[in-house]
Amino acid sequence: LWTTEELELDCEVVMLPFPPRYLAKDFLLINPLGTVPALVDNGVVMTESVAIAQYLATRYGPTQLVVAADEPEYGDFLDFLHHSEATLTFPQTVYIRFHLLEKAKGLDEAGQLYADWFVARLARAELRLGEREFICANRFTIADIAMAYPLLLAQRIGLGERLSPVLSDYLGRLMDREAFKRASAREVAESERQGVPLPTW
Ligand SMILES: N[C@@H](CCC(=O)N[C@@H](CS)C(=O)NCC(=O)O)C(=O)O
Repeated sequence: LWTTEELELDCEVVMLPFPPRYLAKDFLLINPLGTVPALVDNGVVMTESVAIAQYLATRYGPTQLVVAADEPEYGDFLDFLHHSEATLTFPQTVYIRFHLLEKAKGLDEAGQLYADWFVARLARAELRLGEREFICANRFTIADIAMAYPLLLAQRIGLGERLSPVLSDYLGRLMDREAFKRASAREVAESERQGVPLPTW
């Protein structure tokens, strides 16, 4: 949604009760995993958030939101696009499950260990953002959108205090963007209009 706002693209937003797997079974016909987000665009169905951002920016570009293959930091761009979901969000989802959702199952300690794992994996971004405004290419790109997500999620699930000042300031700079504010406002407005509450975490 943030990427669509950066690109000023129109899209329809359908909010789903969480988790859709149980509460919106029709959605399984679009995404058999039941996970959100999902993008449907002219018969194309995508279920990976970072790939969706890359698809929108490349298909509906050209835009400076992507780094081209002939730019010096193309490799960094791809690396951080994937780093966000594959390395940072992954341990957080285990923490959410064991610590926040299924505490009663006695796996809380494992959940806490995955929180530590997440914090340890922030080292690479920390080092890089100590001396840069954006994660790569000296400009705002969808790699920053991708990297903002695990940091924002950390704040929402009670791990915000474990983010260093470098990373909190970076997230603050990104959240200050008008497109981010528009996307957040749209999420809230659509949730109210469609009568679908946002998850509390
Ligand atoms: N790698 C996927 C993860 C998608 C995902 O797991 N989404 C979570 C919410 S952030 C979900 O829909 N969970 C519901 C479920 O597991 O039933 C992405 O980046 O979009």
